[in-house]
Parts: sequence; structure tokens; C-alpha cells
Amino acid sequence: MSARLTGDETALWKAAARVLDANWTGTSTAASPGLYPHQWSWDSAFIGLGLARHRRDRAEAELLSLFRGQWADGMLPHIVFNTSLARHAFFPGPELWRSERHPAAPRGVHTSGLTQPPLHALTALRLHACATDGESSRAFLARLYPLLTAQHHYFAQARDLASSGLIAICHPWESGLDNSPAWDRPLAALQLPPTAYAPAQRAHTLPTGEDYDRYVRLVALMRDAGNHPGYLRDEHPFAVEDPLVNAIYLASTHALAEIAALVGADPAPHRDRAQHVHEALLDRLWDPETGCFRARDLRADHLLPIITVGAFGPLLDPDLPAPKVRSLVDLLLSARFAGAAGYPVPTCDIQAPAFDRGGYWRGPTWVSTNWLVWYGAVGHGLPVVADLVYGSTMRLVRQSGFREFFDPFDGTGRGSHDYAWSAALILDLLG
Ligand code: 9YW
Repeated sequence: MSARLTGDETALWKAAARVLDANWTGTSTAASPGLYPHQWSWDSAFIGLGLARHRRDRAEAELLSLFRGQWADGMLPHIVFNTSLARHAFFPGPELWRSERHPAAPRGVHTSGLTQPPLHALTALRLHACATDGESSRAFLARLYPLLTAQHHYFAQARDLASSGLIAICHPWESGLDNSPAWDRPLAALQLPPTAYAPAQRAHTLPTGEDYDRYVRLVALMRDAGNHPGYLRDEHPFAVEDPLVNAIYLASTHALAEIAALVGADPAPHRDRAQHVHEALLDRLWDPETGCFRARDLRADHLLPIITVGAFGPLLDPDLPAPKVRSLVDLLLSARFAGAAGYPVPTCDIQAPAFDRGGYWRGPTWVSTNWLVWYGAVGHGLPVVADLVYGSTMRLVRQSGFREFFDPFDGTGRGSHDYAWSAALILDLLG
């Protein structure tokens, strides 16, 4: 804990650390007690940022535990199941994914068959920046480097579906913003078989009914095709290049280049890749009409109409040209986002018909997306945006606790309590 914290900040810091301690399973952190008892991929990357400030040993263990689930082709699954829990602890559990039948999946670990935004190299580099023992930190980076490189290699080989330089998500869950209205159109285009899957056991904040059938249908299609890259490229009905996922991929690719240099490997291939992703983001996802980034549906080959918090993801690109940065700042401060919300940043444009202030990723403010916008704003030297998002995030957790998500107008907490990334990112923000 930093010595310059006020009494109030110290109390908040300790409360956040207590959540991480309580969610620690011995080898990793449960995303939320009760609701999400397993290890989720991008949660672990966010949690690692907080553990870096609190329990460095656990931050390292967290990442290593996640990478136990990495597949032989480099794919880092979005869930690594805690097999000591009852099989029905979470739906969908291992029985839907059947990872044990896939030749590339690791033995002795049950995982999902999807991936999530690759924030991990960025976390690893930030962990190194916080380290007090440089030598041991570099040794940890050297251990992680091949795993991170394999993860990035997987994305470049298997998920650059349009050979554009950008990576595609093949399921809404791969975005991390599961039911964002951005996915409504491509999901609606999906044909459902006559027998629905809707699981009765899903006691959850996520959509049920037909939307849920579509999620499960996409999982089954990928699983039954063995996640084959050729199938994903040519046949799979859901393929979207998302600006937030790609901006995270880009920021982590830059981090990977720095890690390569620190461990004596060649950073050049990572730098080349970063340049390619940067150019493709601007070419393919920038929409001059709305002055922001939007997701591209590869099946319909057009930009999706809705503007979500993902529009601001490319603030994570250190080379984003100044006029585009300005345009994003204008949108963020407008009545469509921060200008009308008491607790920015809402996850969907407030003026969009699909906006829903209590609807999970369809409007509420989340600590994770706020952290990403804050981090990007700091990187571009935008104190107005950085301070606004920092202040809003602090007010949310002070007022409502470490909840899963929050009403963007009055800050009411919603979803799970003691949500690990909400606590972890507060530790990172307090520094
Ligand atoms: C699910 C664990 C996960 C996050 C996702 C979030 C939610 C639920 O919880 O998903 O069924 O996987 O949408 O981003 O990783 O916290």
C-alpha cells in the first residue's frame, strides 16, 4: 500500500484487499463467490493487476494457474474449471464444453473451448513494473514469455479470420461483454434448430430463453467442429472484429515486445504485429460518420450500428492519431456517455434504443471497462477523462461496494457482491 493514501483511501484499499483474500482459493481467485466460482481468463488478468499491489506471490500464481488450462495450439480458454467444486456449481460447466475430448486441450484440467480478451501480457508487464526484486521478476517473465507468445500466436494463426490483422471473436462471450447490444444483429441472424437448449438451472443475471439458446448453439457448433480454424474462418455463423478486444490485443502485443526485450528474446515480430493491428484498426473499424470505432460483422461485412463502450477501446493504442483521440473524447464527454450519466462510463450509448440501465452489459457501468478507459486516457495524457473516470469508479465502490456492475445514473450496485475484479482494479487505481 502506498504511504501517500488518505485515511479514507486506506480503508478502501484494505476493504478491496479483503475481497481478494476471501476469493483466493489457494491457487487462483474465484471471480465471485457463489456466482462465478471458477477461474475466468480476463478476470485473472484484471485480478493480477490488483494482486501485484497486494500479494505479488499470488499474482504470479494466478497467471500460472490460468495458463495450466492453455491448449496445445496456444488458445487460452475463457474458463478454467475448479474441479474440486461440485459439477453443478456453475452452468455451463465442463459437460457442455467436453474439453477432455479435444486433442489440443490439456489433460487433467477441464476448460471451456472459447477464449477472452488477451490482457495478460499487459498484466505481466505491469506486474514487473511494480516489482521490488527485479531479478526474480525477470525470471517470472522469462517463464511466462513462451506461454504469452503462444497465446498471441494462436490469435494470429486461428482468429485473424479476414486476414486483416485484426482478430475475430466467434462467440459473444469471447468479448467479455457477453450480452452487449453490439451482438444483437449477428446473433439474430443465427438459425436455431427446433429443439432449444434453454437450461432450467441457469439462475443468473444473463439473458435466458432464446438468447441463451443462441449462445449455447454457438458453443456446440464450435465444439463439434473441433474449433478448427478453417471452420471458424469459412463456416462459423458468428465472426466479429471488435474494437475493444482488438485494442486489448494491441496493447498486449506492445507489452509482449517489451517483455521480449526484458528476457533477451527478439521484440521485432511483436512490434511488426502491433503496427499491423494498429493500421487495421484504423482501416476497418473507424467510422468517420460517427467519429468512433465500431465492431465489424464479418459475415454481413459491415460495421454494426450500435455504439458501445467498446468504441473507446482504441484509446489503448499508443499511436492513435490525435484527431481520432479528440473525437473519442468528445463522444465520451457528450450526452451519449459521460455527459448524461452520473457515474460514467455506461457500457452502451444512453441514447440508443437498446440501452438498458440495469441490463448487465447493455448499459450499466463496470469497473473493468472503466479501468481500460482510464488506462488509455492516462496513456494519451488526457487528465480530464482520466480524472472523471477515476472519480466515478471510486464513488461507485464507496457508495455501493465491490459489486459486479452499477446503475450509471444513480450508482446503485447490481449483480454479484465481492466481485474480484472490482476490488482488484481499485487496488491498481489507488496505486
Ligand atoms: C459467464 C466472470 C465473467 C466475466 C464476463 C462476464 C461474466 C458470465 O462473468 O460472464 O457466464 O461467463 O460477462 O466478462 O469474465 O466474472
